[in-house]
Amino acid sequence: MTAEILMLGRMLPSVMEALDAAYTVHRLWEAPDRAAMLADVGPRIRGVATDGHLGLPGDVMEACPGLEIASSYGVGYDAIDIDACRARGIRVTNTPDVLNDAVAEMALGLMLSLCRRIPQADAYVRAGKWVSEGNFGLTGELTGRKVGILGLGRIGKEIARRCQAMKMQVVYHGRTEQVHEPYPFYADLEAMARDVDWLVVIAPGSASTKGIVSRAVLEALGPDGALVNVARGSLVDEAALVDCLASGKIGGAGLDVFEAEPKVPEALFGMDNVVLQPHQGSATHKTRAAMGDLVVKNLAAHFAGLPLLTPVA
Ligand code: A2R
Repeated sequence: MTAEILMLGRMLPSVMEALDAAYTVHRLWEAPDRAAMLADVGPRIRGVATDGHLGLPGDVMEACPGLEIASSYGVGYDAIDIDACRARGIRVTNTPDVLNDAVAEMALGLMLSLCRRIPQADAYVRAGKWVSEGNFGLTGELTGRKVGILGLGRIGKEIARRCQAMKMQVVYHGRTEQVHEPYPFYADLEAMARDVDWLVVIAPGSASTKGIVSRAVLEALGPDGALVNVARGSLVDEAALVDCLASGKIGGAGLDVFEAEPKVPEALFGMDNVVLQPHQGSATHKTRAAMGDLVVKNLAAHFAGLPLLTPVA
């Protein structure tokens, strides 16, 4: 019998087609009455297709006592209560590795945009100011600068390689030293922030990383330092960040993620020393297709009784 699965939000057409072909798919976001749909189909649901933002909400878990697997689109699974899933025997998969390059590109893109003032210079040309006012003016440069990576994991290592290509010095902070990596390790994040020009955040959202980039860390980064966050908004004390940017306590920020997406603190909109992105880190055609493929393949492996490709629980 075809397994019944619940899709929590719209997914790539290729993913929806593949899942429709293999399962009876119930589209929760299309339900006029969410609770009614959950009450109706919940008892028959064996799989959930979700993403890093939607996670696995409590009402879905409660309504689906026979749930066996949640296949999530995205590497971060902070929106899924992994302990609760383990307790209920629900397997969880994510989509690691296939997005490393895209997210690393975004980190470097934000760094280059911020330091070379590419958005402002683009606007300058479009406004005809190159003709009316002359040359744009001088900017900073990445070459020779020191970058501290918070989270030298799969993506962090790709960012490190790209920073080396920019002739930057790379150091990192994590909970444990990785002795086989060539970069100097800082056990203390604040000490690292004090020593670097750039702080790039790429550790997972979790209870242990919440607010880890605190006011003290930002102040240690200092007026000549800049923050880049391509991880999760929860890692940064956003109110302190806005305050430090406004008062010049840090030099600038390149932000792809925010605490309450898609809401972005409006105070940032008028600031010249920030570059903003609407969580686009992995949002390329190639990477999203590969992520979607993993969502489909993890579900297929589960229902075929095969080992999961990328399990987190
Ligand atoms: O702490 P370590 O040595 O296990 O290093 C991990 C680091 N990390 C932390 N660093 C400092 N304080 C913490 N409480 C903490 N927790 C974890 O983050 C590791 O080097 C890195 C995470 O690497 P991966 O697990 O390989 O994750 P990946 O694929 O690089 O993605 C990172 C995050 C995702 O969770 C999404 O939220 C975001 O990037 O797109």
